[in-house]
Amino acid sequence: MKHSYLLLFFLCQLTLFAQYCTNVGPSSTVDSNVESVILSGVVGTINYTGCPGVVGLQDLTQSINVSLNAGASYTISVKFGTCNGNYAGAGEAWIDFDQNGNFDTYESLGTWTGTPPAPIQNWTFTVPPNAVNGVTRLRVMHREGGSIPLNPCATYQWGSVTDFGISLTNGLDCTGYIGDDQGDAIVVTALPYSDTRSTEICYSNQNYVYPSPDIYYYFEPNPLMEQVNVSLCGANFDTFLSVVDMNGNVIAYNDDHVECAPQSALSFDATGLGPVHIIVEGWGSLSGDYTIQINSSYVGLDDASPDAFKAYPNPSNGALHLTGNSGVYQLFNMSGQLLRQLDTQDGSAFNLKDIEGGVYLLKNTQTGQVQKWQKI
Ligand SMILES: [Ca+2]
Ligand SMILES: [Ca+2]
Ligand SMILES: [Ca+2]
Ligand SMILES: [Ca+2]
Repeated sequence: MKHSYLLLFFLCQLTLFAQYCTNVGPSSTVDSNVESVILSGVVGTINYTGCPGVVGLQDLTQSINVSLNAGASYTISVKFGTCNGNYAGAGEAWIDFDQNGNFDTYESLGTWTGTPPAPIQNWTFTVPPNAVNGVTRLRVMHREGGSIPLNPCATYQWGSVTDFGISLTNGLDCTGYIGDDQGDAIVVTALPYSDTRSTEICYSNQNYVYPSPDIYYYFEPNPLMEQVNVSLCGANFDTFLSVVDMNGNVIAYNDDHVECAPQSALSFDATGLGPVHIIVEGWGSLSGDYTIQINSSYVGLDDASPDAFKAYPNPSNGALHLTGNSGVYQLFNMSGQLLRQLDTQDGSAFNLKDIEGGVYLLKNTQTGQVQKWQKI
């Protein structure tokens, strides 16, 4: 789908990691404030007492005192009160069950409106069975003058925001789901490359372009590559594809490719280009299954030129004769790894019987010409 205004965001920077909003909460320490939070888990208990008030976020995530099981129900007890005067307001709490860095609407544990002194709120909630195992966050917010639903990222004058560390167990084990962000990008080892995956579970949004979950690939073009082609055609959702260098500069992007819209495909010139991230995500908040395919054309690949060097027999069982140009030849595999240097100064016949069967690239280092040669 096309929404060109989003490109304004996109063209700025792409390199921000998912982070919790922490520039939140009250500018004043007086008046409305959470007075107590109690949450007993499968292991441990949060037993928090508020007041005196804190400006901004009170971050208690470093000491994790409670562990919750996915699929099980718990009751959190919150007293929305005050450190001074009594004023009307609203309260809410969330747990980031899917660990995407956001307190999503479905992650709200309960809401309150009223004027202190008010009875303790007991909210019973069920941890979703597909909550992600590991350490996540509980946020409890009280906003004087606020109305529900509260914005978990808001700043205001009176109230409180406290974050607690929560350990989730018995849920979705996302170890092995690599590629969620730049730090653990999936390495593209050799071209042509193909990888089938789903953005639906265990992947979260790190990318400015769309709030959809995104998956990162790390790709280092080799010196033989010219144009690199990347395709998500055939995905079962509306995709968006980007190529970004290590400094966050956008090299290429595509929303809907003419041949497979609303899926994406693109090409970029790899000549002189360093490593890049290739980022797969959905349009808007969409997610789904895809196969990414990456291939490349090669510099100087020119079998037909009349002045080209000759490599024969081709295909060959290992014997190789190089004629037509003198000098040093280089033998690369199709991922651009240099395997041999062949110097015709010592004769034009070579024995490559020890190389495994497959297609290779031979490059004359003087002319830059490259030809395919097949070992059988
Ligand atoms: Ca979340
Ligand atoms: Ca991601
Ligand atoms: Ca995204
Ligand atoms: Ca699209």
